[in-house]
Amino acid sequence: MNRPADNTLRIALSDAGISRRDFLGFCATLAAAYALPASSVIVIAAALENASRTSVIWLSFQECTGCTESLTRSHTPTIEGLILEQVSLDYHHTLQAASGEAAERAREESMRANAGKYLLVVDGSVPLGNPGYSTIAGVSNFDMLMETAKGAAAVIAVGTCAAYGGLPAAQPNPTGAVPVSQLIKDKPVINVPGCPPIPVVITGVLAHFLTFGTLPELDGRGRPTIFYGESIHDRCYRRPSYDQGKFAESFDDEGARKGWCLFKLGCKGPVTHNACATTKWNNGVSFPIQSGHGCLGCAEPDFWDMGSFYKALSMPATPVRKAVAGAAAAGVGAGVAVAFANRAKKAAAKAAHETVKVEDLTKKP
Ligand code: FSX
Repeated sequence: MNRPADNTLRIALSDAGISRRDFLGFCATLAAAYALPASSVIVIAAALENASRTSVIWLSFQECTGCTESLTRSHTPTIEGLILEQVSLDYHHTLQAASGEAAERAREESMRANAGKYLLVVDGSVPLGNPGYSTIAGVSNFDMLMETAKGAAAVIAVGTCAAYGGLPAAQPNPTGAVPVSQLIKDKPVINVPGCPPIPVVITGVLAHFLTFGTLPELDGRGRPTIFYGESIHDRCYRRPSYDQGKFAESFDDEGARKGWCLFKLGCKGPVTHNACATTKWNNGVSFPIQSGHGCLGCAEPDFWDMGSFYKALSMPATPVRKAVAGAAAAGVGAGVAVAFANRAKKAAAKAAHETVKVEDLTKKP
């Protein structure tokens, strides 16, 4: 899992057959996300290549392993994977070779040797309903989180489960699942939601720490604004057809074939903040909307309880004209019927539809 200390990322990239051009492309993506000028690409590249190793302890609680899969999804080396290797990943439930008592000793040793300096990454939610619902080495998720967080410099909650509760917390939340931020109050908690999160977003947060020695700026929901500052809708390539009132009405109609807006088919892009429309997936190949399916809203709190992935956020009585769409995007508009009720208030989850103001749904945290 760990490379020798004298083995730099520069050598690892070369060994993995990743070209300088591809690596600089990755750094350019980060520079754009960090809103830095093009001239900073070389600075980021140099900093990453020579970054000192940061100790990372990664705990997995109630989750599906999709977050780790996302990061290590490829069987060929990726820049994201190599960035992960650039840190000293001292303990990771899924990736570590050690098991049993040796694995637990590695966690304790890392906590002791790097006290106050290590990053704690958590994926999955924490069950409070009964500590015995989820245990590792006989230790409840709650106890392991609190014990490991004590000496961490910061905690990164990776995935919607860790950030907001996610699927385990979906109603009726049988395990009493809670997100990390509900339990850790005495140090920074950075939420990196998405079910799963985009690999480059996970590594982008780590790379920010390796490059600048700091964590990125966060929004009101604890997410890095560099990746979650805009909605999918803001940057969607189908946005012009939304503005023109051109909607696919079914997945196989003429509008769908022409690539029109998927809003009426349940796309949650207007209320979902993530970088899918810009960084895309699979090394920038595509993202769900580009594949003809609406956004599910997986990076938002309570997305499992929205009622239906295929229920439209609103059904305008008349085609959305540019001025109206512009007003909606700006957060100024009349009330609309929505199925994303939990976004506005939890208590409305049982109702499939509720009238709320557009600004409640589109405002940025
Ligand atoms: Fe949750 Fe992640 Fe979804 Fe799965 O670790 S965010 S269910 S992709 O695996 O926690």
